[in-house]
Amino acid sequence: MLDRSAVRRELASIVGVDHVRDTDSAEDVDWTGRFRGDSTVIVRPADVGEVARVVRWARQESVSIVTRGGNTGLVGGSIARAGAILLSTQRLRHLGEVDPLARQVTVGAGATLHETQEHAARYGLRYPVDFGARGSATIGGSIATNAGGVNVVRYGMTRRQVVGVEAVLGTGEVVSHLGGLVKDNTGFDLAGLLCGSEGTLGVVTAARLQLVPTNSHVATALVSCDDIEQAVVIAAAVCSRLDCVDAAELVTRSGVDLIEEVSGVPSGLPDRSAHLLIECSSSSDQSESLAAILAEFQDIDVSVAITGTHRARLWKLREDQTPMINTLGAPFKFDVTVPLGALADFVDAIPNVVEGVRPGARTFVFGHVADGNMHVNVVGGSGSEDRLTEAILGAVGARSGSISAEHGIGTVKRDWLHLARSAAEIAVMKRIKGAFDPDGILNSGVLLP
Ligand code: 2HG
Ligand code: ZN
Repeated sequence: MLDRSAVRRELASIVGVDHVRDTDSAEDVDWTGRFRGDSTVIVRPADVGEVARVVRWARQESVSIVTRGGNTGLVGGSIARAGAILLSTQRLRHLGEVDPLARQVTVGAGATLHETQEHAARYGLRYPVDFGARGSATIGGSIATNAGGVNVVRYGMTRRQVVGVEAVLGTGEVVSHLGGLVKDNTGFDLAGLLCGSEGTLGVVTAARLQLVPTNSHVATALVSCDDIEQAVVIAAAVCSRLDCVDAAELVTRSGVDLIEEVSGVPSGLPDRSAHLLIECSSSSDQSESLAAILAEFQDIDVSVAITGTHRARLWKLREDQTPMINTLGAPFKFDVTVPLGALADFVDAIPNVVEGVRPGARTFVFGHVADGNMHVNVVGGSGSEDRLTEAILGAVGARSGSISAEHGIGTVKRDWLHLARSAAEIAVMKRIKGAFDPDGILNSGVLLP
């Protein structure tokens, strides 16, 4: 086994001395502060050729690699353990020319979501995968986790926007399919397989992305009401009658109270149990159509954003949920989907479920109400993590939901994968892993039990 200085020396011969160093402790912890690793070095290759050489070297030396994008994942998937090396995609951030005919672009895995969105906007187009961590989360990481976000209701998960991928497999082989043909029915969809593989099959180095039109008119409304069921029904009604709904997001009273508590500033929102943020975009103004649908509902408060500042204020309420919860301490996070018919019952039940196994904890539930993906965050209290996980995932299972909607399995849900996937599915996933990464050097311990 090589010592750390030998590892550094050998990697430096591939990427140059300036791009390999010992990991510092801040890099060995995830964004929430909950998962800690003990990696040795961090290496930053400049291009796919260097990535391939690093992977081949690691395979030959039996060194594990964990790929690191923006480190904004929430399930411990980008933490390197047991002396693995961190392979950062930070230098793979080129932004290619946008093809205006196909409305596509090829970008490096290390480009952030925000950089990609801004780049598309310069060509009058939009990259529609979007979520609060856009400033740090990378294209490669969002592909590896098949990230969701706030626009899934309209544009689907990341996989839907990925037309092609370039990646280095665990064998050190490079697969590159960046031609951008939407219709290309020539066998297995390797890009689709790499989406959601959580770094276990290959290191994504670049991607061909589908862009969408930028709609000139955006209508945003905040609907406040007294029960979650009504918020679900209103979101569904708007989605059924308007074909331009980009987002429908739920924030509950406890989330608003937390923001007021942490910021010390009143939110100015009506004191109601549920707040539903709906955004539509189109080439013509849809605010009247949206208002007409909302007017059919009794006993709701509606606030329609008429300026960009107002819109940003409404979104801040939603996007502040994660950082505000983090100010209370490292949360336990559950990212689940339940069928829409069971969503209100689930949201109403979950605080008591938590109290039963972790007395004294604070529970926050918010999320993407149009697709049933709720984020349950639990902070403080006492009681075992396993019992908490069993109780929450049990409540999800009892309602025929999924244990991971968009954040993936990582290390934290790995032992619960059997709740979502059959033994045959897990077995075939392991065989696929074996084909891509025969020596198991990539993100070992992530996703697969
Ligand atoms: C979101 O929807 C993210 O804001 C993060 O998926 C959710 O912090 C969370 O639990
Ligand atoms: Zn989310």
